[in-house]
Amino acid sequence: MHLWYTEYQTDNIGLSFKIKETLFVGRSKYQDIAVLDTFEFGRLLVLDGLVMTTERDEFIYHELITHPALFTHRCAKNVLVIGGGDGGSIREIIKHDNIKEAVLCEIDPIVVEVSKRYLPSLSSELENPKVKIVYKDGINFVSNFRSYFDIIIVDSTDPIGPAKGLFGLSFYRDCFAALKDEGILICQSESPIYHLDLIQEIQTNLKRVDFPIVKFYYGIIPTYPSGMWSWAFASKKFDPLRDIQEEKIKNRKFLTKYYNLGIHKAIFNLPSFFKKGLG
Ligand code: AG3
Repeated sequence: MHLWYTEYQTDNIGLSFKIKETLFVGRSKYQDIAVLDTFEFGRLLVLDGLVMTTERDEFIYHELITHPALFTHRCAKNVLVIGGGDGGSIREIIKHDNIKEAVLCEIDPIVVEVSKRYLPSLSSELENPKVKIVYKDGINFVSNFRSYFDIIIVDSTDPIGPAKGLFGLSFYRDCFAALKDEGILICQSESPIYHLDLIQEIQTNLKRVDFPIVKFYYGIIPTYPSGMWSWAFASKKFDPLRDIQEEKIKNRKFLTKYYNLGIHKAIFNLPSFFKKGLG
């Protein structure tokens, strides 16, 4: 007998994994949480029935949500991650020596606990002394800061339930205020295949908040809906293509499995349907 888990990505399509072992199933104050070991993608973190990350393809998502901003900013010292309790984004940020403090603001302590226990390759840097974890709602948390962070990364789940506000105008306004004059905001922005209308709305909101540079970029994440994923890059000063630091990327002292100079340039050059969708 084989157990299978299916994420229904839309009403009409699902992605199914054959399960080796169910490692954890539980319910926190905020959501259903599961860790499943699969034959094809290793361990999966599942929140409310949705695949948040898998051991096999997480590197693509976590490298892309962090390095484009970190290699565009001249010298980021303070970074805030909202969501991302699995630790994958923090692990990538900590690779940059210029980082003095990485704050992880995750609403749900159980996600961090479960990740530390079952996803050690993602959560490996959560105990790093440069990392500070706060268990708060990111929407409230960010509103307490003025010109403090160099980069804010919104590593959220889909815009349903508690994460909905993380896609809204007033949250983006608070992020703008919490960023320094050279600050960059990165938001995961769902699938360009399925959610172009949402992406347009994100673009409109970020522009209304007065970020002079608002761009989108994309990557391939096999286990996310449609396999094609996107991020918003909203910046007060630096442009990810014009201000690209080629030498810094080429001479980086750490390993990346997906991100490199060619990828940095390529991902901001959008496919025609995506460009057209942005207007
Ligand atoms: N954050 C984006 C996950 C969205 C996936 N959506 C879905 N499967 N329907 C992932 C957090 C990883 N740090």
